[in-house]
Amino acid sequence: MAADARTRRIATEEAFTIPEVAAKLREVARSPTDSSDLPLVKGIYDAPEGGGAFLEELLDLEDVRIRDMDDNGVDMEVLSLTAPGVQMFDADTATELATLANDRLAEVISRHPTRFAGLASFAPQSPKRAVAEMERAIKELKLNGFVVNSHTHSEYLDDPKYFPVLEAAEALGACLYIHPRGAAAGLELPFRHYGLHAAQWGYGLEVATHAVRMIVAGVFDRFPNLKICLGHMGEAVHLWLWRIDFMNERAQRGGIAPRLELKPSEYFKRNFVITTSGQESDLALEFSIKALGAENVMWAIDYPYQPTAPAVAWMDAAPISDADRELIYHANAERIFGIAPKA
Ligand code: 1WB
Ligand code: MN
Repeated sequence: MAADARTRRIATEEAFTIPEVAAKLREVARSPTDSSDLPLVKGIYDAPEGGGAFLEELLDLEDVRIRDMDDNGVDMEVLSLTAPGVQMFDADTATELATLANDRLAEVISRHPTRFAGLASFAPQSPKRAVAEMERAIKELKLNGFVVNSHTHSEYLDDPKYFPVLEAAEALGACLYIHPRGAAAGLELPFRHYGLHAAQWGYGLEVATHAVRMIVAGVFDRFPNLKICLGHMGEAVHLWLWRIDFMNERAQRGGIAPRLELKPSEYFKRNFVITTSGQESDLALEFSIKALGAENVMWAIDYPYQPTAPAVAWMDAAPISDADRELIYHANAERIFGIAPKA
C-alpha cells in the first residue's frame, strides 16, 4: 500500500542513548552499586566486546533505525532516553546529561521532523533544576513530553519533594511517561533470580507500584490535570482497579491512606494513558480498550528491545475497529504528544 494511503504509524516508546550517558553507565557498571539495574547496565554498557546487546541500536538514530522504520512502514518514533536514564547518577551529572540528551534529541528531530518526536529527560535528583530543564525542553526545544525511568534512588513521585516536577509537567500541559527501570531497593529482592529483574517481570511491578502510590497518595487531587503515560499495556494496573477501589476505601476508613476526592479507578481513567509497548496481545488490547477507551491507548514497539516487524504486523491485524486502530496507531499520539497531523 502506498505510504500516504495507509494509516500513519507512530511508535511511542522507542529508546535511544547518547555516548556520554553510555560512558557514565559503564562507570556505574564498574562501581560497587547493588542496584537491581546492574545486570542490565553491565550487559549493555560494559560487555566484554565494548558494546553489549542493543548498544549500537540505542546509539544509532539516523542510520539503521530509519531503515528499520522504512522497512516496516513506521512513520514516526517518539524517542526517549533509555532506562535507567540519568537516574543512577549524582545530581550534578544527571542534570548535565539530561540537558545534553535533550539537546541531541532536539537536533535529531530538527533534521527529521516527520520521522521523530521526543520525550525530554530531567534529573529528579535536583527538582529545582529539573523544573528549569523541563520548561526549556518544552518551550525552547519544542519536545513532546517527558520521560522518567520510575524511581530515583528508590524514591517515588508521591514524595512531596518531587511535587515541583509534577507541577511543571501539569503547567506545561506535557505528558509524563513513567518508563520502567530495575525495581527500588526493598522491592527487588525476589526479582534477583530467573531474569525477573527486567522486562520479564520486575519492570512492570516497579512501575505499577509507582503509579498506584501516586494515585492513593492523592497526587491527582493536587495536580488534577497531570497526564501520566504507562507502557507495557498499562503495566496491568487497569486489571486491578476494582480491587484497588475496594481496598483503598477500607484503607481510608482505617486511617492508613489519605482521603481522596475520587476513587482510584477514576484517577486512572482521568489522568493516565497507556501504550502497547512490548505487549502484543489481542486479549490485553481488547481489555484495555474496554476498560479505558481507545482514546487512551497508543501503539509502541519498544525498539530496539523488541523487534519492529511483529509489532506492526500485530497492530495491523488486531481485531479492533478501523476507527480504534486510527486512534491507537497515531491520532492519540498526535493529541497527547502535540505531534502535527500528517499534512
Ligand atoms: C529491555 C527492555 C531492556 C527494556 C531495557 O533496558 C529496557 C530488555 C533499559 O528486554 O532487555 C524496555 O524498555 O522495555
Ligand atoms: Mn521501553
